[in-house]
Amino acid sequence: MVQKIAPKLTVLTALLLSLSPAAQAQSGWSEINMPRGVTEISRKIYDLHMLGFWICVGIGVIVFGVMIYSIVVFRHSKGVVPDTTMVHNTKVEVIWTIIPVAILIGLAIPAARTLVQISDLRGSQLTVKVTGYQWGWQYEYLKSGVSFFSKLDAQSNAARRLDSGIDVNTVPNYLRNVDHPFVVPVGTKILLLITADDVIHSWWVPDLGVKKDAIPGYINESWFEVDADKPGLYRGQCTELCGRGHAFMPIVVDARSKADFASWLQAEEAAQKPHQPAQAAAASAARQAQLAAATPAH
Ligand SMILES: [Cu+2]
Repeated sequence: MVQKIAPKLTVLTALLLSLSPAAQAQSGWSEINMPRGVTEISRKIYDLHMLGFWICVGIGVIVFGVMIYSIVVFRHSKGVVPDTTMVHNTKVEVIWTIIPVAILIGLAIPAARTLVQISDLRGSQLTVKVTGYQWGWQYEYLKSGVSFFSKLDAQSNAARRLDSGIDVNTVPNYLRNVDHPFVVPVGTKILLLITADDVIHSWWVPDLGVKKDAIPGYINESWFEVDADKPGLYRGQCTELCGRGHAFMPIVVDARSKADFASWLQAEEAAQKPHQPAQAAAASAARQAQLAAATPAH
């Protein structure tokens, strides 16, 4: 008897161990499941997803368990005669209505709470306008005036071409790397104003728990705050089929410490500013000349 049960227990123990986070990371489970992410919101979304998943597993086990049990135990070959008299049972109907309603309410309450938190844009400390283009993203740091385009990195771009002769497996982060990552500070609530300039795109970074459509003529809002202790590179993609180059407009968010971000922003401001006064001066001089020409001489 013990010999019969022992292998079953081993299988059960292995199954339970495989559910531990460490084992999941090793087994590649995190490759097929959604990530826990690096923001409070992304973790809440993950927990909601797992809650829904385990409820579904429970329902599946109960429903299929009862079905298989009934098929095996009450089979025709055992001489079971079907009960054709039972057509209605109020008690059972009340039970199978109340239980699903209770499950749905149990799912809806935490989901609604998270949705409200996702839409709460108050108290943001940095605002960045994100514009989708065929094929790339523009990031504009509204207060400082710093802006740049972020496009597929040169290595991926060369390898993706037909007959390039490059083994894409040798390209690091193939199709998931950009020339200019979106630099942000950790521990800061960042407001995103998301739009597009040609067709509909969608800005999606799973680790941040942000997925928002970028629609021409509309400004969608979203926000994220990377955990203060989790600087790093977080990758995402355009997730709205936007045309031929849809696969070639990835997103890379470079979350840095607040000090690193401040010095990066300062350097960018210094690098981008000199052009602006020159342009402004040229425009102003041209306008002066225009006005002078238009003013009638006395
Ligand atoms: Cu796209």
